[in-house]
Amino acid sequence: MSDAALPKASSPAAGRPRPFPIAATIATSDSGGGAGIQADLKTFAAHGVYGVSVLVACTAQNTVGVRAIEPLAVSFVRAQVEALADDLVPRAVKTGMLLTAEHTETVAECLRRFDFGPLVVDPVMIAKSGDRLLAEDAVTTLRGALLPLALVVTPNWPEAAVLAGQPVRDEREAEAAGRRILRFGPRFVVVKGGHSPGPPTDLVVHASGVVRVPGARIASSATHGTGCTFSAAIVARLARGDDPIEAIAAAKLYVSRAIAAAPGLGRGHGPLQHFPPDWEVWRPTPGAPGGPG
Ligand code: PXL
Repeated sequence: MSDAALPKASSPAAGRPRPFPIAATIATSDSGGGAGIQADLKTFAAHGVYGVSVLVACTAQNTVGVRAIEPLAVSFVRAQVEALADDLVPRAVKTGMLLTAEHTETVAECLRRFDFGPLVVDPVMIAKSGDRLLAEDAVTTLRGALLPLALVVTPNWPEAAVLAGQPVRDEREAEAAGRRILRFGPRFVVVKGGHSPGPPTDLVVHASGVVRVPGARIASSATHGTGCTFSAAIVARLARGDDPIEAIAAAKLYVSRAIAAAPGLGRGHGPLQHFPPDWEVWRPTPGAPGGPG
């Protein structure tokens, strides 16, 4: 690199320790706006983080169910990643609904090729409406190719059971499944407690122990996109420089508030309110890491 390419002391880039945080989502479009890419981008915006996206597929759906799914060509998935790598490199990234083994492998290959920062894998398998969002044979690829790259993976009880290959019927089994999933490579396994008959405590399983993140159960049918929103909030906070446990605990609180303020739309599992009342959008402080110089 010649000297001319280096920022000069007086250039606008000088003294700016890190650029404005960018977070990326690699996932699927939900025409109903409640889950997938749409939930992720709203969550990033609510956290004051600039969101970029790589679409893997599009769904035709509403709050009642998924009517059609159209995968994008894997070459086009790769082209979107390359475009970002060339100009808008994220500081943290998540994956959501990846649909097929081929798409999952392509995404893993892209994330091995480019450094998009810490990876949060939301192992999306089945929608609240019961529709299948990941092919059965893609589970092996997700486990073998994507989990080794992940900092955090966020399964609910049924997803943890599939990933671990053992039943999850209570909190003890949830923790055991979390420990098994840890062996596939992620540093933190968040086994979400939403399916527990008791309080919805999340278990954060990591190499040196388990952190329990308690939560209050909110009686609501507005639960479409909660998993997407949770993992996106973790990514937004990682992009802002939070440590993983802090990011996970804060993301859980955010989701609770977004459910409590849900706008009551649709006849099925309704969407969340990604900007709940009194929610303060984070703004980078001038001069601080991540803020404008
Ligand atoms: O919540 C999982 C999920 C992820 N991505 C898309 C979805 C859903 C659930 O419906 O539609 C696109």
